[in-house]
Amino acid sequence: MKLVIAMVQDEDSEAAVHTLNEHGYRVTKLATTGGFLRRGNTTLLVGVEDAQVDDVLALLRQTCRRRTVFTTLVTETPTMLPSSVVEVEVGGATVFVLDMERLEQV
Ligand code: 2BA
Repeated sequence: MKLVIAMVQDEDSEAAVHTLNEHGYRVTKLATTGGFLRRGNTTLLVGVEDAQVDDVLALLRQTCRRRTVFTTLVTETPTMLPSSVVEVEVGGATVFVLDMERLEQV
């Protein structure tokens, strides 16, 4: 079995969870924060059979879009220059697939 951990944008999370549920996958949704942008995002945990991993990835591809976000870079060192606004591409989803030794519901 595998544990699929997917970091998705908040805007995509409802569609991703809904679609995964519709296809019979159980999902846990965690409210998380990206370390770079320091913005809220969503982490989905999905426990699946090995053979289902590709289907889960395909459903995430369908529901999670790539977006451009503007953020302000604040430098650590004092500077006379104003903080610069940078453009960052986020998403669709960052996915880790881990071997899962056991899944038990007790
Ligand atoms: P954040 O860490 O807030 O990153 C948001 C986006 O900023 C990233 O989008 C990427 O395009 C950019 N970014 C991140 N770190 C950067 C850096 N050091 N320099 C320049 N640009 C950088 P995504 O790659 O789509 O990642 C979206 C979110 O997924 C991340 O939010 C983070 O929460 C998670 N994530 C991505 N890769 C990860 C990893 N290797 N380990 C853990 N979490 C990860």
